[in-house]
Amino acid sequence: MSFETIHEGNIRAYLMTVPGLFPANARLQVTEIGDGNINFVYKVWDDKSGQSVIVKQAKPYLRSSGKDRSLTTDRIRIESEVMAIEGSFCPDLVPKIYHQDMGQSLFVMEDLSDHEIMRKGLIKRKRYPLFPEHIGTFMAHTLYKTSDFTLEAKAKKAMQARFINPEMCEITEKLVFTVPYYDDQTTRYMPGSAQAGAALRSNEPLKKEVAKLKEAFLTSAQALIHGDLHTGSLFVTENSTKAIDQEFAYYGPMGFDVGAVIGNLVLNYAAHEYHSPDPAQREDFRTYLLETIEAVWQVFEREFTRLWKEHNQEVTAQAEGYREDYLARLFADSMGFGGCKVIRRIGRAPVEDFTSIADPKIRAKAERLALKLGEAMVRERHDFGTIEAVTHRIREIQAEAE
Ligand code: SR1
Ligand code: MG
Repeated sequence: MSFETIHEGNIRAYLMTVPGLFPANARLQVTEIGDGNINFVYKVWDDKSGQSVIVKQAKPYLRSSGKDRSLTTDRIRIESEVMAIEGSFCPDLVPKIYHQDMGQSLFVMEDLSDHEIMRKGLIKRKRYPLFPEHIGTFMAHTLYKTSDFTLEAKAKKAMQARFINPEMCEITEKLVFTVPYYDDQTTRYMPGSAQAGAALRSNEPLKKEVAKLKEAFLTSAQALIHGDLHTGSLFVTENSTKAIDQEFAYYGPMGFDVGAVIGNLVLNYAAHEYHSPDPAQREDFRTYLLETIEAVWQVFEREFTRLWKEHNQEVTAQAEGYREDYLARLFADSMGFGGCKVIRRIGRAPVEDFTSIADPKIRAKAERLALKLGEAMVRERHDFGTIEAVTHRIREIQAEAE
């Protein structure tokens, strides 16, 4: 069976042609569930057996911008292949893939309806005690095992070629590293944070540090990174974490993934200015977020170190002090990229933590705090040395902002 494009109307007939997916007498129902910027996502379930799947499809354009903004459908190949690679290292930490059809630019995966997008949960002050263990392990394994420390040099370069992903990288290059500092997007800030947003464009010390981080994003090919590991790309329950949305994956700097996780926890920290109106409750949840940030780094560092000690294939990596030096640089990169991720979500492409703030004055206050935290993470990344110094500094900046 072949369709020019799969859509809500013909998706059931298409899925019935996929061997082993649904029983022959299935009564399939379909609904579009995607609310992201990039792709179309459908949930399809069988009324009779109760079985369900998720279908993700890339159209040759960006969902949020419509047909005028063309975008390669190769992103769906990259997403499904990277999800499968990550699944080979961490089977419990990504959805299972049931079917891939690159002719139709789609793949079919496990339905995670019992999970919730982490960003939405954090807005409601939900806590995920196993999250640091899960995400720290996920990042250590996926980054270490696709790096030169694991792969033979030619095999690694073949992987780089397979996941070169220029169009998706270009979105990140512009939105994360360029737009906040060079485009006049003052109108996209709240009136109360527009001045702080506009000030980014004349903040030369910050721009210099962001330029160095962009250089690393453009040139460093340390590992196959997820490339968009924010809390909207994480499906969670109290006991489970699943990384989704790998369409931005490419060979890039490891710290970009670690920074995405930490930066998005920082964004949530700032947004609780509104989401936790009771000061004691706010303080309590912010403490939880800072403890989570610390634990994410600690688990990542522990697992990465263990993998290095047990599995390193690169002879030069045995040089005395090199591992400690590598991890110190990775730590500074992570804080720097994390800061960039915080700043980029204020103004253009804001996240729900902020768009769901109904009071413009409180939103502006939270935005100003986020911009300060982001700047400190970028500019002070080489001074912190420890994750506890980062969380201490976050506290300090928040207290000064009161
Ligand atoms: C136009 S796409 C905007 C953002 O959404 C995705 O989640 C990525 O973070 C991208 O930068
Ligand atoms: Mg996404």
